[in-house]
Amino acid sequence: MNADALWVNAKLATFDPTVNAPYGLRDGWAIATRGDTIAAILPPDAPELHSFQGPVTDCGGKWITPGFIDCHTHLVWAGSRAPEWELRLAGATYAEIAKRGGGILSTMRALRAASEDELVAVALPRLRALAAEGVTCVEIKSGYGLTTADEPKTLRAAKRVAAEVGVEVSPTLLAAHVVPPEFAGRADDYVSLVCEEMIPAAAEEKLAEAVDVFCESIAFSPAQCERVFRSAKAHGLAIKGHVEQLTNLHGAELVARHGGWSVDHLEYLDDAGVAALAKAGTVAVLLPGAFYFLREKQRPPTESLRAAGVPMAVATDLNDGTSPFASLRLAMNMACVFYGLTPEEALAGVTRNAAKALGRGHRLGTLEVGKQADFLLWDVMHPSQIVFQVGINLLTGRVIRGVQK
Ligand code: DI6
Ligand code: FE
Repeated sequence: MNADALWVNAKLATFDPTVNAPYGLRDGWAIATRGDTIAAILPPDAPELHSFQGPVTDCGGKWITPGFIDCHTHLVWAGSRAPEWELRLAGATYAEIAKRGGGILSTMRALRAASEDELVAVALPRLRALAAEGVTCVEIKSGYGLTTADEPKTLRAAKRVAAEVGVEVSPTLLAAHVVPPEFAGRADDYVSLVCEEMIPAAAEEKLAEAVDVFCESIAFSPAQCERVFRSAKAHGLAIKGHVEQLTNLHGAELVARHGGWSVDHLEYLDDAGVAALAKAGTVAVLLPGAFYFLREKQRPPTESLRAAGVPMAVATDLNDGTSPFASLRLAMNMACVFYGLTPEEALAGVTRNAAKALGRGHRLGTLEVGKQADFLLWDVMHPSQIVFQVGINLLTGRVIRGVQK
């Protein structure tokens, strides 16, 4: 067998859709790696296991899952919105605070004042916390700079933070997050700046893989978002959208029509939106941390999404305004308790479906021969325990690109 290393005697939660068992379980099987790739997945009685000469890790019957992917974060921010939370607890709403120039704009002011080095320093502990729970790939958005200098600054900081922590990153340009004060009353002019300068520059410098928008009554209209998508596609970038979070502007249908990677939030998604996602194969990204923290009442139509076969992912939405929780396990727990996902769906939502949401379904997200050897060793009796409990470290090992960390 042509392999470098072997992990034997494990319960493999493969999430391989062709394995017909809950969690894609291969009970007692082994993983062989070659370089950064899964070279073989072998049953306990495979003769290759006895003749192998290289390093062997005995997993003692414990569980292995694919590496976790947090496919929606805004983890590069500056300042603190804790005082704003105090106002919200006293009765102000998120939209009211945004209208008064707080919210995203208060983070914008702090981020513009910070240097790239300062951003790296404040973001590092956030990504380290995610990685400590098993995140091996993370999406990080800009969206608090909103200028031709501060958006690239954010994306450069995002790449540096990921490199420092040793986590793969999918950087996303979210310049169309909110209309900056310089463009008050001139949203279309700001959209022109995004389309004509920020997107071309991000593509040219390879600072982003995808372009995101906030399609919402307090942010950008569907027509403005569509202009952003056309520019993104013209520059070879993928698209995605924050849609149907606070109201229904039919943003999901728009993203689906443009072949987007994902639509995110979805509390106000309707049946036409679900059908459009199913047809396009766009991933529905659920962000229950924001639903919880904003005390939203309307939850996304997860039953309809499930029935229509739309792949559902789960992410932290880690940001200082609506979801300040650096825990993908907490997000999974909330997806089960608030949104009715099963623990198996929640785990598929941070592995197989999260990989799809980042255009990496061919390379990450399941334990399958030929995929990247990113996997996690867990001290649990059953994988539901990973979702069930929060705050106790259950991770005993991490393998990233074939190397045990
Ligand atoms: N929706 C959200 O929940 C985040 N962005 C968005 O478009 C919130 C960002 C923030 O409040 O800082
Ligand atoms: Fe978000």
